Amino acid sequence: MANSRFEYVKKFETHMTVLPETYIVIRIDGKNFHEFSNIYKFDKPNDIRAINLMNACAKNLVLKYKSEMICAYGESDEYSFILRKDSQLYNRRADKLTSIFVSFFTSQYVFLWNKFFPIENSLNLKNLPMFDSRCVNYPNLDIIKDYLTWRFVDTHINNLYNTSFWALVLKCGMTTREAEQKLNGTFSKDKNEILFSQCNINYNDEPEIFKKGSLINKKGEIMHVDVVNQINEIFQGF
Ligand code: DGT
Ligand code: MG
Ligand code: MG
Ligand code: MG
Ligand code: MG
Repeated sequence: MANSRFEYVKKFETHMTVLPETYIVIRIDGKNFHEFSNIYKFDKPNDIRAINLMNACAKNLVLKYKSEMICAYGESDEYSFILRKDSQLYNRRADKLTSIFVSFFTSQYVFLWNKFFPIENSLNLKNLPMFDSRCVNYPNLDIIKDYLTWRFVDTHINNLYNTSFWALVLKCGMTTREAEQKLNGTFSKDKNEILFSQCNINYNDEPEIFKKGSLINKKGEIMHVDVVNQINEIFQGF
């Protein structure tokens, strides 16, 4: 097909490249996982099988691009992958980075599903998982640290809310509406107190993987730690 008179159409293609010498964050997020998690009967508020599956997919992605990768952080249906600022992966083309990362992740998710979920929960053609993907460029390490802290704080806030909400419903027999009203306007310490006094749950005793999310270093080691405390160690040399 070389040199046909139609080849000029290629000139219409534009390629967004991310700025040089800046950190690249690619974040993928499950499409409509509110519904997806209901269809496949995920445990509420946290399904350890689903979290382990997300982690397995992310780990494989980190290992595939380990020379480019600083770390990855995940919670719920999302994962952020942080690449070195000098990475030349796909010539730093944003469309290549977002599309290859999200398609790699999605095919892993489908392929590994049966390793984590029983046969009764097999994926069906009408309800296959989809993920979106975005690529964001951050100019310095301070902002990258704030980015990770933002996701980490989000994990904490969501998990404390969801743990309290589902404890009130599943353990204390409240309706979802009653639980919502009970938690309306409460601060973290109030939710801790409600969990303890009404549901006999000490939030501190909840599994670290739910409270902290999952951090993967460039070697592919998965940790459930206070990301904010771990940041300096992870970013040493980057
Ligand atoms: P989106 O991202 O705009 O397409 O919409 P969603 O529905 O994916 O919303 P998002 O990403 O803000 O929130 C993630 C949803 O996934 C949330 O409704 C809870 C659900 N989800 C994630 N992990 C679990 C889990 O382990 N157990 C259960 N029951 N639900 C989960
Ligand atoms: Mg969303
Ligand atoms: Mg989602
Ligand atoms: Mg999400
Ligand atoms: Mg090609």
